[in-house]
Amino acid sequence: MSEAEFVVVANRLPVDRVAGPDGEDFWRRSPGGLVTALEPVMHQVDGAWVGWPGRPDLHVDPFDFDGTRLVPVQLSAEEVELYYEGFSNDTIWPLYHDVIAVPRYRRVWWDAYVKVNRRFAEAAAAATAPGGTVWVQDYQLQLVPQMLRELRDDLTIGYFHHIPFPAYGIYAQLPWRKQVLRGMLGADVIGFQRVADAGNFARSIRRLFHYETKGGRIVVPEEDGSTRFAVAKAYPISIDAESYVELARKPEVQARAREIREGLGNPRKILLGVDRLDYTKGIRHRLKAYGELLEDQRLSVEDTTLVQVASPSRERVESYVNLRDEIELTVGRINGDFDTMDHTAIRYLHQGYPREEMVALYLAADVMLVTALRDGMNLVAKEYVACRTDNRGVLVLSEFAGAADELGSALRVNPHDIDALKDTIVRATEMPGAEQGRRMRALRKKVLENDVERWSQSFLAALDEARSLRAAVGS
Ligand code: GDG
Repeated sequence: MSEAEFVVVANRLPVDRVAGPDGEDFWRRSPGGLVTALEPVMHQVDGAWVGWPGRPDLHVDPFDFDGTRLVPVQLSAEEVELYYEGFSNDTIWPLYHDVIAVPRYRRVWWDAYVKVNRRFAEAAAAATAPGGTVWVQDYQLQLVPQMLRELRDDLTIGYFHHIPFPAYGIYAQLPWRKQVLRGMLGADVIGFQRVADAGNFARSIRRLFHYETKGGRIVVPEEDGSTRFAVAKAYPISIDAESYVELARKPEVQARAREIREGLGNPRKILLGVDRLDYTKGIRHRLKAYGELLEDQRLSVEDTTLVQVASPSRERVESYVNLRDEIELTVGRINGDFDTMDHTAIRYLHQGYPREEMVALYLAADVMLVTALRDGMNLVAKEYVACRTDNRGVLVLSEFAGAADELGSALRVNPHDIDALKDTIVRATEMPGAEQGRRMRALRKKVLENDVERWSQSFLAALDEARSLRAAVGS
């Protein structure tokens, strides 16, 4: 197998195996933002991507797709259950989102996590050329940086953490807290969404290892008595803003937005929520506030409709099954109480949509509701802003989403404070056009300037710096 100079390691490969019309399966590029972000980098250098192909027990040899070498890591059905659904999504995910749901600590899940992380590290070690660079993505693979360093000390290693990193008082619950930190510390550059996440990480390092940390630099003692530096800093992720602008400018997408409004009975205001169906996204708080506003008659169904897209997610994890039941019960109750023959309170859609349809929805929405209880960044907020080329629309944004650090001109809200959330929703529906314009222009400037290309470039620049430093120290 040929070796690549630049290797991305992520839980998933950037392609999906889909069934063709003739019964033959084929690979299709998955629509994720990370794929778009890294595409130019992958094409500039000789790049490879290591990841799971998305189906249990599927054995596939490395293959080329769209000019990138893809290296599949095989997982059994049991490993998917223990490593992915169990440790990643039922231990780490709830713990790192401030225990909104109760994390479950199971030793068999941890064992599978270690085993699978090792498999990813071995695949990356085999795929990377001498002196190459590896960029590991996200919480499913926290142990890979250190495992990889042990296999290949000639590599420059980066790790980006897409979700929050919790305060020490919460992190300390994790029975394997030291092993996980050691795993991440194997990287030369450890990237987080917010400055606060990087701070929490550094604090945990100090508390558990007493290493010196200063200005985002951590001094890591090695077994042979030498020391090395690891950088832990915020690199807030973004979207490919220009591609959203282009879609938003398409006449057919704009026509579709008008059609959506008409289909809803041309209400004065359309409110929109777009989330994976996840307990971190604050969908229940949003529904509670909206239901009470109808109850209080501060809003009416003749005037307002809430469109809630809740795309299916992690449907085999129990807390997600319960969440879906709860949300659907609430939506049913609110609609039952307030719908008329001609108007609906909530148009609830438990489906995934093509990107064009999402953009049409963003254009149709007067108010975008992002009420996450905890969120690494929240790309939906940035997508809404990018699409509003008309400088209209209001973004209501939870202060607990990473995006709140950059998007100061949104209407920021604490979603736990239902009264404040209600007042903010009313304020958003009543905001004069001039204020909408002023705020939206400021938001758009941020999102268009700090796009995903800038994100990947700044992270890769930090990795380059780390490489030079290593060379200087090593020589
Ligand atoms: C994690 C972190 C961080 C959703 N439904 C549909 C659809 N989507 C797209 C959205 C957006 C993406 O999925 C969701 O991204 P978010 O950032 O909102 O949230 P997570 O999935 O939780 O992502 C998060 C992110 O990683 C990146 O680092 O921001 O904090 O939790 O792009 O548009 N897209 C389409 N149809 C749908 O029905 N096409």
